[in-house]
Amino acid sequence: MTRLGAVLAIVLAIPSSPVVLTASVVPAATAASFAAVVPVPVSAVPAAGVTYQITSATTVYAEPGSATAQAVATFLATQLRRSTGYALPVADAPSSTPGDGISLLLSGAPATVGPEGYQLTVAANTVAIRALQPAGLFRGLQTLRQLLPPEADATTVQAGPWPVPGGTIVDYPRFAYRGMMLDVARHFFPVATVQRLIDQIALYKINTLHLHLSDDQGWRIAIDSWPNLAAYGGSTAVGGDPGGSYTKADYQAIVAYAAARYITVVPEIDMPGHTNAALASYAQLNCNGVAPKLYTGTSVGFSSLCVPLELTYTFVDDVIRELSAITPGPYAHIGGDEAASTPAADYTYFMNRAQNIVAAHGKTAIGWHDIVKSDELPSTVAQFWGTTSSDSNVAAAAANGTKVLMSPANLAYLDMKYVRKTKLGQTWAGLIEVDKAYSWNPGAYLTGVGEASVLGVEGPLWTETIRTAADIDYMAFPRLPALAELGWSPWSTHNWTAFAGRLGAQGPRWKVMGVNYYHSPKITWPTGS
Ligand code: TNX
Repeated sequence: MTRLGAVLAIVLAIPSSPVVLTASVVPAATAASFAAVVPVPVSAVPAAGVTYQITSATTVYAEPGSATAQAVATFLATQLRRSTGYALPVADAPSSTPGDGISLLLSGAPATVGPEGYQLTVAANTVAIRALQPAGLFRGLQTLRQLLPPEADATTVQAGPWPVPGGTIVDYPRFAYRGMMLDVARHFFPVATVQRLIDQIALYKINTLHLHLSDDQGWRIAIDSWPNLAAYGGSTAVGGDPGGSYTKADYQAIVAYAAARYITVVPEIDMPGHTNAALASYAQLNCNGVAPKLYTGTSVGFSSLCVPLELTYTFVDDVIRELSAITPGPYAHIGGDEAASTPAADYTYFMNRAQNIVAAHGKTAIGWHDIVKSDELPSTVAQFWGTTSSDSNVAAAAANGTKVLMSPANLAYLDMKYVRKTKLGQTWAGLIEVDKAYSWNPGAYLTGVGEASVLGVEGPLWTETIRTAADIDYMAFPRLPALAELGWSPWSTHNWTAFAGRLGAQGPRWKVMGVNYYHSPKITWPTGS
């Protein structure tokens, strides 16, 4: 259907609606295109001349009898009600054949889409997202969002119209784990800031949010059996900025908000190094029985839990037990990086015990790749954060079956400056412009760590220099979408020029969403975005 035809169709369908009549004379919101979706889908075939229009008569249908499909449908309707002003009722789909409207169905998707994939078909009268699992419906919805004009992501009513380009997409991820890490220890971020970030990353099919909950400068999660950790250890942040910590209810609110967007939270308690805040909170955790002062600087490698002390393991067990009880996801991250103050033999002994404590509480351990120096449990995931493309210890672990999460600091770190003059961030792993962030193959980057050994990718945002939600935006966008595409899209689609075009198309949407992104000169951003 042409745009004029579509507008006429709306007017004919609901002649009494003044809002729609107005829409027909207001300059159209820019239609998005199949060529603008990030991450690029596995397969996208546009149907020339076909457009679906969301109108005041549109219904959002969900798989009958599926509360989860209904919840995903409500998620879509809630957002679109805000921006379109339409009623957009949610109803059970009348049959497995979609009627007029947008249908979210748990039938009819090809088996190849797996647990997170989907098939999206856009015809003149219907949009159908079909998936095997609700997670696939949610991911498909993010593609649908990107096919709508950017104004669809506004929080206030916009003029429309609301065209969706016609065609068929079949799409599923390359890697199971596509994450971002937020360091809430160096600076503390309130629940609302974390939830805002969750909304932003969901749009790029990120499925994991790793929270770095403890470090030398602050302890950010309430632990009932060790209340001083949050009460005292959480009172500081880098540079004397305000501290803070999450109550268990706060943390659960973040977890639930993420879960509603099919994002798993991975909590990290970094140990045995990066523990000054804990050591300052409890004198008895220190080998000499003396609590150090709270710390607000940015050095690393000076603190260590007391490995020979049995109370250390009571502490670790209590913390992991309480945290695991409020974490529905499969993982607990136990850090293990930069333990420069822990003797090598102690490090191995400690990390072995810590991994077993994690297992005893029903979780799978993730550690920074330094953990491969200990005797790993076969299930433990090593998060690679090095700056070179070969690491013999990590390669040996991979050969033994260890899965590796790829976060090479010189490519995936979201706290590195883009260019020398970037005000925020650090430079120790180099400068990372968006083309560099896109320039590597996670499944073939690290010598001896092939595709089958790679669990996925994660972009860590350390926050020594990051203090506000706007700062988070600036460092994550546009690099996080680049990483998201490396994690989701088949390597055969990898093409900087094409990606740069797709990425530029996100600018107007970020503008509407209020994302304070870095206007990289490597990208042609549409005027006004
Ligand atoms: C290294 S990367 C760290 C963090 C810092 C970061 C700053 C890693 C596992 N440890 O403690 O925040 O550099 O870029």
